[in-house]
Parts: sequence; structure tokens; C-alpha cells
Amino acid sequence: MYWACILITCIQLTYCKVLVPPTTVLDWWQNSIVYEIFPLSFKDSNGDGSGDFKGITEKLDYIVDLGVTAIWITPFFESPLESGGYDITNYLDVQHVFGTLDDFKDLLNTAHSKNLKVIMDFVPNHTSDKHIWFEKSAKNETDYADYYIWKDAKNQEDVIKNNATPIVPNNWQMIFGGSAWTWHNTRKQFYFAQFVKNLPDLNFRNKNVHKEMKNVLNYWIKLGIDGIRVDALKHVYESESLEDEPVVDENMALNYFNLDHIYTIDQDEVYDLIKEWRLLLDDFKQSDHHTRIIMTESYSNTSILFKYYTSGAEIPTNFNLLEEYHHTPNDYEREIENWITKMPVGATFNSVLQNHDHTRFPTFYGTELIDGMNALSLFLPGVSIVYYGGEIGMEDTSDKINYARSPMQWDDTKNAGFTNSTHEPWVAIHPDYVTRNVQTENKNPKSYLNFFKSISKLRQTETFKRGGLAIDILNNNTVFVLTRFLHGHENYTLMINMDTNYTQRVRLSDQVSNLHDILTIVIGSENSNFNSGNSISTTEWLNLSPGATIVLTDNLISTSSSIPVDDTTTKSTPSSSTQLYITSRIVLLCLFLITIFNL
Ligand SMILES: *[C@@H]1O[C@H](CO)[C@@H](O)[C@H](O)[C@H]1NC(C)=O
Ligand SMILES: *[C@@H]1O[C@H](CO)[C@@H](O)[C@H](O)[C@H]1NC(C)=O
Ligand SMILES: *[C@@H]1O[C@H](CO)[C@@H](O)[C@H](O)[C@H]1NC(C)=O
Ligand SMILES: *[C@@H]1O[C@H](CO)[C@@H](O)[C@H](O)[C@H]1NC(C)=O
Ligand SMILES: *[C@@H]1O[C@H](CO)[C@@H](O)[C@H](O)[C@H]1NC(C)=O
Ligand SMILES: *[C@@H]1O[C@H](CO)[C@@H](O)[C@H](O)[C@H]1NC(C)=O
Ligand SMILES: CC(=O)N[C@H]1CO[C@H](CO)[C@@H](O)[C@@H]1O
Ligand SMILES: [Ca+2]
Ligand SMILES: [Ca+2]
Repeated sequence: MYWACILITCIQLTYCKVLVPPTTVLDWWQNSIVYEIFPLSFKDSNGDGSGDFKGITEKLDYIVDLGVTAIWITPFFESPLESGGYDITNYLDVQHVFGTLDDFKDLLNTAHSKNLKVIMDFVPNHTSDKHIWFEKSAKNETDYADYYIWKDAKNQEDVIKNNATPIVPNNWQMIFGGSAWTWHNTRKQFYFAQFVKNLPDLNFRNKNVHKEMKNVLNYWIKLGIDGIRVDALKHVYESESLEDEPVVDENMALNYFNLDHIYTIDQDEVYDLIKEWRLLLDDFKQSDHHTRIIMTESYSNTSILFKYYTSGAEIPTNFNLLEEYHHTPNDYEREIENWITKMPVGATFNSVLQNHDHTRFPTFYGTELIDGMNALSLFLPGVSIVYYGGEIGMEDTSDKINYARSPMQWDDTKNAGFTNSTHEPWVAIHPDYVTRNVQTENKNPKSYLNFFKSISKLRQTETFKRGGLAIDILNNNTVFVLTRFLHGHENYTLMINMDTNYTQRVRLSDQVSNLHDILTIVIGSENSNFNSGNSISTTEWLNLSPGATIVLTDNLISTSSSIPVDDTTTKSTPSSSTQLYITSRIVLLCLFLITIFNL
């Protein structure tokens, strides 16, 4: 027994080192760059001041050139556009500011002809109050009565008989302020809305609502979309019990942020909903072997998001690198490790460093770190979700609501080449467009744009596709070092001086193990004074100016003859994240066996 255990443990240990358990070919999305487009702000093709489908179609070559795998377009459904397009009046048609359905089909087909995938935003939680379903529901029409969440007033009898002021069913609040219950005079009941009054929540406890949503998905998938990004998923279900939510601080005013949302978010039924949609998408896959992905938006904790994975979402968006910023290298490391080591077997890591709901990172960290943050975003394994304009270093404008959604800066002409409109674009353009724009940056080899492209190219290497990730933090939590490595292939090391005030001096050989003595510079940011193609020695002192970012390689790509690279075996190795995960699991298993049997 004793020896058998030792034998088993040894086999396991050997296995940990080799790291090549069998697996499948990488699917199209597993090492993808997903480029988020806010369509109103990307490119206006007809001079009305608002971006549109034809504008996006015009710019697809630019997007392909960035190394992007898929574009994700934020909501473009028929809508009065009172809430950024999240206020849908018809899920089966497009908002005409963006063009016609044919324009969308043209965008889709042109993208596919360039091998670019298209992901559609999907907003199941609520509709506009102008949606025909809501109008019918408000009239209590038989089939639609239950499509939304309607409740009597606490004093319903008194309201009906004596015209008393209706009292809300409970203390639930709207995210943007006020009670989540709005009285409807026709129906003489309250309806529930989690965000704002004009966005009533759909009732997912009604089977017909599920049918409607499946119908919507079928429709768009038949049209050709490659995946959905499900918006506000944690808000989809509410508890059936209408109990008050616990107040966090009794001394503070009642508002959304002073309630513990045990009844209005993250209800368990959401996992079944993901499974339901997974089955639907997989039905299509059966016939054409093409994976349609589910990306989710849910600012939930990891134990919940990991259950999204197991329920069938490929990309439960990881917002932990984005939330709040103020991240130091230690914070990034903690969040990255926490995800990679705990996510379920077979899952793929993903990251997002900026999006339409948050301050753009140059506005937070300063321009010194634009290259650094773009590099970080592209260096991490798995899926990198990037935001339009990030590649040229766009910053927030002073607009209160649309600060991170200003028009894309294409050139230095009037209106930044976004529109030829003689009146103003729908929202102000950032004044820095004169120098920070695609055309100008294209010409400058050291620009943010060209830096971005150089790093996105690395993602085509086997090292980036399947390699592991190692992290080192130097100089008092200021210098962040990420290494992507793969046996038999060249390794890449990214160094970012996240200190934007002081130059940091580092000698790599003192602090990072497993590096070759001589490394080649793949690229250095403009503020770094390091130039592509030059070599450095890991034993020399390097001066990293504030924000300086460099990528180094041991460049053994053609000289490594000792390890034969067989296409079929490399394809059957797992993604880096899976490898890391499996390694950590096996190490734990070894430790467990050792403890149990007192070996
Ligand atoms: C802007 O471009 C559109 C489409 O090419 C064209 O129809 C329109 O006349 C142009 N407007 C101006 C003011 O140049
Ligand atoms: C809605 O219609 C149903 C069936 O006709 C009826 O039972 C119910 O009382 C009505 N509800 C309201 C709020 O009018
Ligand atoms: C995540 O949230 C759920 C529900 O609110 C809670 O039960 C769980 O303990 C949380 N997990 C972590 C790791 O915070
Ligand atoms: C690191 O920071 C601590 C506290 O801020 C300081 O005392 C120490 O000198 C620093 N070390 C280096 C190497 O900069
Ligand atoms: C850099 O300088 C700014 C402004 O003076 C200051 O707020 C910040 O704390 C400094 N950061 C470091 C890492 O010293
Ligand atoms: C890449 O890094 C790994 C792990 O740090 C190391 O074992 C390997 O020798 C490196 N590969 C090359 C080609 O230098
Ligand atoms: C998570 C979230 O809030 N998503 C969207 C839901 O709808 C509201 C209201 O339009 C949007 O503001 C949010 O971005
Ligand atoms: Ca337009
Ligand atoms: Ca809901």
C-alpha cells in the first residue's frame, strides 16, 4: 500500500512537470482579441453626426489590421435611445440611426469575409416602456399580462376604493435612484424596474418570456452572429418573496447602495438560464461545428462567475482588473492569480482593462502608462477584451454621462474624421484629437497605435496561444514583469514601470529566474529609450523611466533544434490557463496524498 502510494504520487509529480495532458485544438475565441465598439461613436457614414453600421463596415480593414479576432457591438436594436440603446422597443430590428437591417447584414458579411467574428449585445433584463409587450402588459392583455413584474400596492383596496396614495410593496430600490416600483395608472398596479423607470424588468418566471428570448436568439444567429454578450445578467431574476432587503446602515438614507441585495441580484435561477441558451447555441453548432460564444456582463464575485463557466458561458467577463483602478502590480497579480488558479478545469481566462462604463485608463493613470496598460491587456492569456480608441490612447472627455464614449479620432481634420457633418457630432470630440488620431499615429513608428499592433502580433505566436504566464514584481511594487513561456518556443517578457513619477533601476538577473543572459528588445515604448532589435544583458542595470514599457525575448525561435515541434502534438496541448490550473490542482493533489499517507 505504502509503495503503491509513493508510485502514484511520483507519477503525479512527473505529470506536473511535463504539463502536456491531452486536449483539443484551440477554438476560435480562446486566444482572441475582442474589440468593443460603441456604434454611435465609431464612424458616421452619412453626415448626420451619429456613427452607424456603414461607418463600421468602412473601418473593418483598420480593425483587422489591429489583430482583432471579433468585434462586439454594444446594443443596436430598435430603441428611442433614451438609455444608450439599452432601452429596446424591438429585439428583431435595428435602431435606424445606425442604418437598416440590410446595412447590418452587409456589415456582418463583410466582417466574415475578412475572417472577423461579430458579437451582439443582448439585453434580456428589461425593455423600454415603449415596447409593445409592455403596452399590452399594462393593459393586462391575456397573453402579455405576466410579461413584466406587476404587484399590488400594500394598500391596494384603499387605493381602488378611496383613491389613496399607493404604497410600494417593499423597500427595493432602483440603481439610478428611487423606489424600484413605479405605479401604473392604467393597470392600477406597480411594475418593477431595476435601473430606471422607463426600463421595466421582464418577468423571467414566465415561460413565454423565455420563448420570446429564444426566438430573438434564433433570429440573430440565423442571420450569422458569432456570439452574444449578455448584459446585466445578475439582475435578470429577483426573489419571488417580496421581503424587504436588509439595510446596510440604518443611519444612512435608503438608496440602492445602502441595501444588501440578497433578493434582487445573483439569484440561482440565472445558471439555468445560461444553460438554456447554451443548448440553443449548441444546436446550431451541431450542424456547422462553429462555436457561438456567450460572454456575460455581471459585476459578481468569482464564486458566482465560475458557476457561469460551468453553466456554459465561455467568457464570464472578468472585471477585477478594471474595477476602481488604483491597481499596483501586487493588486494585478492578486486578481490574475485568484482567477487563474481557481477557475474550473477547462475554462479560459479573460480580462478587460477598460470599457464604456468606466473611466478610460489614461485618464486614471496618466498618459505615461498608455503603452503599459495596452501591453498588459494583450499579454495576459486567453481572451483580451479591448475598447475602441484604447489603441490610440484616447482619454475621457468632460461629458458627464458619455465621458468614455466620445467619437473615435480618425484624423486631424474637423470633427476628427468621425463625421463630415456641418453641425456638431452627437457628443463632443476630445480636443486632443489634433495629435492623438489614427492617421497621425499610423505614421509614427513609436506611437501608441503601432506599439499596440506590435504586441497584438505576438498573440499569433505559439507562446502566446498556449504558453504559461509567470509574474514578478520588482522595486517595491513598482515594476511589473510578466513572462509568457512555452517549452521549445521563444519566451517573451514584458516590463512595465508603473511608477509614473520616478525612474526605476533594475537588474533582471538579481530578481527574475530562468532568463537567458542576453535578451532582444521586441519593442520599447516611446518613453522608454529602448529600441527594437537591440540586445540587453540581464546582468546590466536598466533605467526604466516613469511608465516605461518594454518587451524582451530570448528569440530562440529558429535555433532551438533540440525539441521537435510537431503540429499535431502542439495542437493537442491545452490552453495556458488550463495548464496552470491543472498544475496547481495536481500540486494540491500531491500535497494531499503526501499529508494523508504521511509520506
Ligand atoms: C457627407 O457625406 C455623405 C456621404 O458621403 C454625403 O451624402 C454628404 O453630402 C456629405 N455632407 C457634407 C456636408 O459634405
Ligand atoms: C388581469 O386579467 C386577469 C384575467 O382576466 C384578471 O384575473 C386580473 O384581475 C387582471 N388584473 C388586473 C390588475 O387588472
Ligand atoms: C459571493 O457571493 C455569494 C452570494 O452573495 C456569497 O454567498 C459568497 O460567499 C460570495 N463568495 C465570495 C468568495 O465572496
Ligand atoms: C521601499 O519602500 C519602503 C517604504 O516606503 C522604503 O522604506 C524602502 O526604502 C523602499 N525600498 C526600495 C528598494 O526602494
Ligand atoms: C506621484 O506623484 C503624484 C502627484 O504628486 C502623487 O499623487 C503620487 O502619489 C505619486 N506616486 C508615487 C508612486 O510616488
Ligand atoms: C522559457 O522559459 C522557461 C521557463 O521559465 C525556461 O525553462 C525555458 O528555458 C525558456 N525557453 C527558452 C527557449 O529559453
Ligand atoms: C450592468 C448594467 O447596468 N448594464 C446596463 C443596463 O441598462 C442600464 C440602463 O440603460 C445601462 O445603463 C447599463 O449599462
Ligand atoms: Ca450616421
Ligand atoms: Ca430583473
